[in-house]
Amino acid sequence: MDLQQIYELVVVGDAPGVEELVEQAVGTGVPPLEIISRYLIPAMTEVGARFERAEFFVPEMIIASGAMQAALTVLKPLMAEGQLDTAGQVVLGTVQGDVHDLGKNLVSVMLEGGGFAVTDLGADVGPEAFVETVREHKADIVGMSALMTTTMPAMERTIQALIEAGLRHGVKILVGGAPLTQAYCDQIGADGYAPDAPSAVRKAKELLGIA
Ligand code: B1M
Repeated sequence: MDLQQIYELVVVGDAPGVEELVEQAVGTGVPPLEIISRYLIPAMTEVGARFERAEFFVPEMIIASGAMQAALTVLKPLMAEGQLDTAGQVVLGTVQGDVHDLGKNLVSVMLEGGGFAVTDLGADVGPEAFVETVREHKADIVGMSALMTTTMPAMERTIQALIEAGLRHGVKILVGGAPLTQAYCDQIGADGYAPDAPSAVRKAKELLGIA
């Protein structure tokens, strides 16, 4: 089969087609990680580039996102297979005001694949929701994603809320998302920054001393 078709169909937003091809690919033994890194992420990068060139608009981005999500729905159970959720408890979400959740979903899938128990709060998650869930799940790590320069400050507000709730000392804070940098991570007092989903798993383990 031509795996490049997965890339092509995500770009044009053919969710049923992507789902079928991804099922076929995993059926023939293609590793989920290879599908994600070689076809899905590059496809969304291309969608972003077309948006920037004004060749794509928000509706095209939405249908492409749906196709990417369809692929992740097939891959997620395979990534978590055989894992015992022993690495640690992670509370994960895209920060307040930001609905971009594809990268965060990838991070979630890969953390589970790396043995973490993930409570995924979804997108547009306010500081209070992070705080309540950290308290409830006795989280080891809070993972925050932001895709827009305008929503990055919500990370700092969330850290402040954790400090005010007396929970900051008990959790490590991991941040990521396209506009993030190590310098921003340091500036807001987070513990770790990861530029992509595989490195998020490595960084999470490093933060807990299990690397
Ligand atoms: Co939006 N959008 N979008 N968008 N969108 C961007 C982010 C943008 C850069 C496009 C552009 O203008 N060039 C721009 C932001 C500009 C800025 O910074 N201010 C933008 C804009 C402006 C908007 C709207 C305002 C558009 C509008 O309505 N006029 C609006 C905002 C809505 C809101 O949030 N309030 C909007 C809406 C949308 C859609 C809903 C249509 C859709 C999102 C669908 C969804 O997520 N369910 C969408 C999309 C798809 C994009 C682009 C094209 C692609 C994002 C994506 O999914 N990438 C994006 C342009 C781009 O990035 N080139 C764009 C693929 C994904 C796998 O990568 O998310 O980077 P990424 O995740 C990576 C790493 O960053 C990292 O690992 C992931 C995998 O390796 N990572 C972490 C992410 N989180 C991490 C957390 C970690 C560690 C690593 O630790 C916890």
